[in-house]
Amino acid sequence: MTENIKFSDYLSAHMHGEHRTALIGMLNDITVACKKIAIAIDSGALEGNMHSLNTENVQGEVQKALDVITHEIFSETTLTSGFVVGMASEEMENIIEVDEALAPNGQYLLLFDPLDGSSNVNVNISVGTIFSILKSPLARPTLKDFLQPGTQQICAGYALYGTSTMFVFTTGEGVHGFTLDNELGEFFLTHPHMKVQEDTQEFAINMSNYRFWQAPVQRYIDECLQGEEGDREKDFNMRWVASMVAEIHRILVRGGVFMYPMDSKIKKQGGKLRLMYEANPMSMIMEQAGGLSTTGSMRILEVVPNALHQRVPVMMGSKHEIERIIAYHGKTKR
Ligand code: P6P
Repeated sequence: MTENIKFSDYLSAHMHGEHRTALIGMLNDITVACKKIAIAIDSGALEGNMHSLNTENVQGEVQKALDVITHEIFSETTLTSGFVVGMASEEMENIIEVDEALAPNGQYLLLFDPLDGSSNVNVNISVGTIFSILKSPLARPTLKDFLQPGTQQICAGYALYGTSTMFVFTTGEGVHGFTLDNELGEFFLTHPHMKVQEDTQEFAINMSNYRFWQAPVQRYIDECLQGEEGDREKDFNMRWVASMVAEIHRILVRGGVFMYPMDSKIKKQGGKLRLMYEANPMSMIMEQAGGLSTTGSMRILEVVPNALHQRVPVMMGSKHEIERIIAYHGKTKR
């Protein structure tokens, strides 16, 4: 059991190197934003924010009131550190340029999905916030400065608004989880050095897409479903929360694989999940915890982005299962 290390004290003790001051400033702001979002969600229907708007985001998805509310909370709260020179949000088509006067301390890019899984909010299922931090080459970045591969991330993490509110992040030195004490309004270290089990008997995928999957994915899932009588000679369990943050957190805690693979009905879009602020940050977390993360044909963190809201196939989790999935795809390009 950790001796109740508060988040800000953890940062002071563990952040070092060229990004130390910036990470302390930005991560403190990010956790404040997540606490505000937790409060906004916690009031649920009481605040009358459960409805959909008559607007669509850049993804062509109908926006929920909370999508917009949480976007505003996250973007406004994370500006105050003075390190962010540009932002990108799932809810905004274009990058958000930050006035240089607001970023006197350094130049970082903050990319985020303010409320991942938002369609779950009005049915009271866990949702989350996902973020990624990149170094900006310029004090006044343009779109191309955001299009960096995931290996360039200096920090990635998420907040999970579940039975408890948790904050999990990595700066490339392991994955560490914190739980919110609602009475004190502080995050405390509860899950230091999170590690993904290399083997698992649990997979997470939306089975309704089976007929659209490519053969290697159908083969992998078929073998899981054949259980002890099949080639795997063990039974598997399935989960699907339709909230990536909840799935990834479960996998960090007890192992598993999360799959949103390519399928024929989303081939034109390139996949379902967004590279820059969903797949990349979660892939950094997963690899830092000893797992793997692939599109099926390559390591997600090495995908060179060509668009801000680019989508990719995503399969990540327990090392030995992802290695099997990569082998089934017949391409082991890393
Ligand atoms: P489906 C939520 O909208 C999300 O982006 C991920 O959090 C989640 O894993 C996935 O989409 C769910 O997709 O097709 O099952 O609704």
